[in-house]
Amino acid sequence: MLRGPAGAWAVLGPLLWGCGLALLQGGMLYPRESRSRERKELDGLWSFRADFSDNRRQGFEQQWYRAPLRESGPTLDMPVPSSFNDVGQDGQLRSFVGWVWYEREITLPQRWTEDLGMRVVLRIGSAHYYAIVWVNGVHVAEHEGGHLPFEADISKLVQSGPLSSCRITIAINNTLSPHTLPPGTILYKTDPSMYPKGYFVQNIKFDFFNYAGLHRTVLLYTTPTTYIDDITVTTDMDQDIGLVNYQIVVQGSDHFQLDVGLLDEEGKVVAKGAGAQGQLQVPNAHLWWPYLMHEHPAYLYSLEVKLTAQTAVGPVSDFYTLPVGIRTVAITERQFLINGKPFYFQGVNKHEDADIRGKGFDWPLLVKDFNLLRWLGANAFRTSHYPYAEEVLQLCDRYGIVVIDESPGVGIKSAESFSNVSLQHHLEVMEEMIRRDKNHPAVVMWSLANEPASFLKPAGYYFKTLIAHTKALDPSRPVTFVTNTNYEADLGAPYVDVICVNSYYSWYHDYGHMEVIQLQLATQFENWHKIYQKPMIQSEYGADTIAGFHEDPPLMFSEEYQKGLLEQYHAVLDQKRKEYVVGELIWNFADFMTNESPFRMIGNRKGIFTRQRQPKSAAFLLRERYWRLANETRYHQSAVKSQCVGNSLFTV
Ligand code: BDP
Repeated sequence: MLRGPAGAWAVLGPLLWGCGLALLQGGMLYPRESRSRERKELDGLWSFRADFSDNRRQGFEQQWYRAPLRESGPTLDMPVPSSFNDVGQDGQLRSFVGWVWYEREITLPQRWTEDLGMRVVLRIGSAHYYAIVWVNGVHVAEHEGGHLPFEADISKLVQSGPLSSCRITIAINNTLSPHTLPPGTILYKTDPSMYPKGYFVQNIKFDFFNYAGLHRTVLLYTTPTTYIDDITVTTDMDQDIGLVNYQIVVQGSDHFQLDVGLLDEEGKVVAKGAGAQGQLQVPNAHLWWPYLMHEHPAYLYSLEVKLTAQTAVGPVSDFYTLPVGIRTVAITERQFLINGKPFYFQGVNKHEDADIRGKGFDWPLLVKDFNLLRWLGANAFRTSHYPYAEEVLQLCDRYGIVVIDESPGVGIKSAESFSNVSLQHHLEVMEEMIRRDKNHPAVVMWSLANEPASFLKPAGYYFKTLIAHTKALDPSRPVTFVTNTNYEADLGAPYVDVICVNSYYSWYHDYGHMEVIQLQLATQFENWHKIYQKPMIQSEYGADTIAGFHEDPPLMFSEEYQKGLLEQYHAVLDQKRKEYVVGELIWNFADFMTNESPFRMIGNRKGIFTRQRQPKSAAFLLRERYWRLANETRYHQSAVKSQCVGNSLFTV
C-alpha cells in the first residue's frame, strides 16, 4: 500500500498504526532487463542508524532525510539485503523496536538523468515493516508490510537539473500493532520498582524472530515513458492444445500497438498474437509438470511482449519477457489435480531465515535450499508464514517445486485483529500478493493465514470476505488458510477449498507418548472429513530436535524421537492419502531463529536440517519416504533414475 505524506507518521510516532484501504494502482512486474529496460542493483553497504531516542522520533524531528545521514550523527555500515539484527555486536540493536534509517548515495548514468523519454523507478523488494522513502530529501513513497515490493517513479526528481549524485533515504519501523500483518502489541511495563521509565516490549503471537531491515534487493530500473505496466497470464488445456490467455496493461499513452509471441525452450515461436488481450493456442503443448511427476518437469515458455507507441517525442518501443508455464489446477472432494492428474504435496514448510543475515535474501543459501529440496525428493513447500522473495518463486517455476503461497496473516489471535480495520488491510495485502505472484505456474494455492483464532465469532465474516475477495482477484487457484482450531469450532473452514491442519501430537501435549499419535491423527482426519468433504493437507507436524542428541529408547529432543514421531504420522498418512489426504508438509525444513523463551533453545529446532543446512537423521527418513512416494507414480521415472546415481536405495 502506498501512502500519502510522511507527516502523520512523524507525529504519531513509532508505536501507532492506522490502515485505510488504498486502491492498488499499477502492476508489479519483476524488473527484467530487455532491449528497452536497464536495471541497477543497489545492494551492498548502506549507511545506517537506529533511532534510540525515547520516543524514537528524533529522526523526524531533526529531519535526517534532509542531508546526508552522517551529518546528523554517527552511522554504521549496514549490508543490504540483510536484517539489521544479527550483523552487529550490540544486543540492543538486535532487539530494537522503532525507526531505523538507511541511506545510500549513488551516481546515475548520465543518460538516465537527461533522457526525458526514460522513466526511472526505485523498487524496494522488502522493507520490514513500515517504510518511508525520500530521494534527495523529497518524500517519494510509503509502504506498509514487510514482505512485498513497492516502487516509486523518481524520473522527475533525477531529471530536474544537473545532478552529480542521488541520495536515497529509507526509514523503516518494525513496530507491529493488532492491525498489522503479522499483528503484534506494544506492552509498556510501568512498575518503577522493576522497569526503568518508558520501558516497553513488543509481544507477538508467532514464534519466528521478527527480523527487520531491507530484506531484499533495492534497485533502480528504467522503462520508456510509455511502457508495459502489467501482464496477467492464465492457462488452460483443450485436448492437447495449450491455451495461454493474456492481458496487458500499458501506461503513458493511449496510442499503441502490442505484439506478443510465445517461444518454446528452443526459442522457436509457437504462437503469435496482437492487442492488449487475447488467447494464444499451442498445439501439442508441453505442460508445466511438478518435479518428479514427469520426465521433463517445469517446462517454461517465454511470452515476449512488444509495445510500440506514438508519443510527443516520437515512436517508442518497450519489451518485456515473461516466463509462462502451461498447467491447470483443480480440486475434487478428494483430490488436488495438476494437469488433471492427482498431485500429492510431499514437502516442507520453510522460513526465510539464516545465520547472521536473518531474513536477508542470499543466493548461495537459496541454491543450497533448492538442492536440498530436490535431494529430499520434495515436490512442494508452503511459504510459511509470509510471501517469500520473487527469486524463490522463479526457482520454483524452473524446478517444478509447487508452492502454497501464504500471506503474512500469522498470529491473528485477538478479536481486535479480526476487526474491519484489520480485514481491510488483509484485503489489500492479498491484492499486493496476487499482483506480484499471479503469473507463477509453481503457485497453485493461496493461503490466507496460519493458525488464526478461527473459533472467535468475527472469524466467520472475516474469512468469508477475505476468501471471496481472493477468489475474485484470482479465480484460477484454490484458496485455503491453515488451521489448528477444533473441527467443530472453526468458523472459517466452510469457505476454504482445501482443509489444511496443523497438529503436534506427542509434542505440545502427551509429551513423550508417541503411542497415541496414530489414534489421534486418524481421528483428526476423520472428524474433519465427516463435516467437510474436502481434500486435506497435514500442513504442519514435527518435533524439536537438537542435532547430535541421541537417545534410544527415544526421548524428546533427540534425533531418534523426531524420527519416531514422523514414522507414527507416516503410518496414518499412508492410509489416508489413499482416501482424501492430498499432502504432508513437515515442520520445518530447517531450524530457525525465534524470540528468546524457556521453550526455545536458541531458536526453533524442528528442522530436519540444522540452521546451517546439515541433515538430522529425520532428513534421511523423509528422503527415503519422498522418493518411495515418487516411485509410486509413473511419470517421473527418468528423473528418479538421474537422481539415483550411486544410491542403490532409490534405484528403480
Ligand atoms: C505452529 C506454528 C509454527 C510454529 C510451530 C512450533 O504454526 O509457526 O513454529 O507451531 O511451535 O503452531 O514449532
